[in-house]
This record gives sequence, C-alpha cells and structure tokens, in this order.
Amino acid sequence: MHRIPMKHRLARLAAGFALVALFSVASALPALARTFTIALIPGLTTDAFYITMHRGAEAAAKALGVHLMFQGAPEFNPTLQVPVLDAVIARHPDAILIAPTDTTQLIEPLKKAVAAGIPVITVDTYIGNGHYQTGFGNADFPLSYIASDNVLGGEIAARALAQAMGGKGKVYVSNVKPGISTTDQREQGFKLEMKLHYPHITVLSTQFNNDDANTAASQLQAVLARNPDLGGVFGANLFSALGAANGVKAAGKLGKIKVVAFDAPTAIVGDLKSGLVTIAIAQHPAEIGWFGVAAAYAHLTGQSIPVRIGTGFTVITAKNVDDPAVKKFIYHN
Ligand code: T6T
Repeated sequence: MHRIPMKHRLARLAAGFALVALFSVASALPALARTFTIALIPGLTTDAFYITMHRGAEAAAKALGVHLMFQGAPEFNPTLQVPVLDAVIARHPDAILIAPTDTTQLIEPLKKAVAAGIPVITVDTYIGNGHYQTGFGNADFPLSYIASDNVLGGEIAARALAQAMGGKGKVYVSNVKPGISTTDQREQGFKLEMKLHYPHITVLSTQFNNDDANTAASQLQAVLARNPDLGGVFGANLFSALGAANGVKAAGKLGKIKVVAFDAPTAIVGDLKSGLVTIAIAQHPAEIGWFGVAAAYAHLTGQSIPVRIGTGFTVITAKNVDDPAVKKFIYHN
C-alpha cells in the first residue's frame, strides 16, 4: 500500500483544518450580521391586551433573531406616551411599532422618528384617519397599520346586545375617551348597526371613563338612576367592560342589564359563566404583535409590506369559553 509520508499527512491535515475553519467562518457570517432592534410601544404597559401583544411580538422576534425593546407608559395617555416615544427615538432602534394613544396628538412626535430615519408601523390604534402611504394628509407616513377591524367589532357588539334584549330597550356605550381610533370606531360601528337594524333600541349618551374600571362602574349606577329601565351596556374596551359589569353586579341587576364586553381578560371568564356578561369579543393581540415584528423585519430586509394587516376576533360566550380553541384567545398577564 502506498504510504503518505508523515510530513504530507500533516500538511493535508492542516489544509483540511483551514478549509473547515473557512466554512465555519462562512456559516457564521449571517450570525455576525447586525441584529435588528425593534421597539414596541404599547398604549400602556399594565393592560393584559398589550401584555399579550408583547408575548406575540417576542415569539416573532425570537424566530427572526431580532432584539425586541418594550417600553411604555403606565396609563393610556398621550402626555405620558410622548416622553416614552422620545426616549425610544433617542436610543435609535431600527423600527418602531407603536399603539398611538391619540389620533392627532401622536402625529408630530412620530414625525421625529421618521426624521431620525426610523420607520414607523402602528399596531392596534392609528394616527390621522388610519389610511397610510396615500401621498396626502399629514399622517400617512407610517408604513403599515396592524389591528382588528374595530368598526366591525362594534357592529358585532350591537347585534349581540340587541338580540340579548329581544330587540328593544335602552342601552349606552361605556367608552374610554374621544380621540382613540379603536374605541371611537367601536362606538361608531355599534351606533350605526343599532340605527340601521334595531329601531326599537334607544342608544343613550356615551359615558367616558378615562380607561378606569371604577369610574365605569359608578357611571353604570348613575345612568341606571336616571334610566331605571336600562336594558344593556356595551363596554368598548377591557376596563370599560369590566367596570360596567361590576356596576351591574353592584346594582343587583345581574341578567337584567345585559353586558357585551369588548376584550377578553381572564376575569371575563367568570363573568360569562355567571351570566353577568353575554358575550366577550376577544381581539387577537398576540397576532398583532407577531405580525408587527414580522412586518418590520420584512421592511428592514428589503421586502415590501402590506399597508394594512387585519387581525380577527373570537366571540366568546358561556357556551364556548371552555373550548381550548376559544380559550386560547383569553388575554394573560
Ligand atoms: O381594547 C384594547 C385596545 O384595542 C384599545 O386600543 C385600548 O384598550 C385596550 O387596550 C383594552 O384595555
């Protein structure tokens, strides 16, 4: 057998090592490429809706090898959100995902992000009229809007409440405050549906609770004092719904005043089972977060992205709340 001299064998071995080393460097190259940082600024940090959205965003960030920054204010309030946004811009992430807490007050602050070269995508809520990349208006600059169809959500709520009330009676909307795209649209969809299809339902004045469940509960009592025949209430977001439901319970009107809830925190499960709440309209916040990160990543890597990504609802009742396919849409802290 032909024997290779030791000297040559060592030389071959060295060449082999060099090749392996080269390949490992080459395969490590993508890992050496810069990791994108994407910031997610929620409406507020302590709301199960945004906590669940954060979880979805984290899942996408992990899958894509992105660093996710989560910074927010403790309350749903533009005065508190703008300084958070400014601080995030100063850290210069590669993209910003934000749930703007006001349709007009966040326009100028977000322009600063664009001026700093940071692309903006809005999640859950929008600025301006929510029509982006149209070439007109002063708020069309975000690249995409990823959210539920909130007008449709309001329509679903109206139908459910009207049906629960046998198509007649007095109702009102328990809402956060004007100027928030999501909750404004839910109220709009609710009122339109009632007007078009339920002529025997009277919609009383909206009560604004500033995202405070205790305020929503006392407002229920006050509306009831003025309207002893009150038949239903639509809680247009998590705190409005929980508060309205608590108000109904405290007034001893369980089952008499029907409650339709937007959003699905864990507390809603008991309220559905006890009959306090007729339906809860769960949004898919994890999906919003996931697609938010995916869209930002796609943009950062040179892909074009949809200007609007619509996420769905899951309508939860006492009957289906234990079904795992439904239960998974309950928000978690
Ligand atoms: O309903 C959600 C969100 O969609 C809305 O914009 C603000 O309120 C919630 O976060 C629930 O509290």
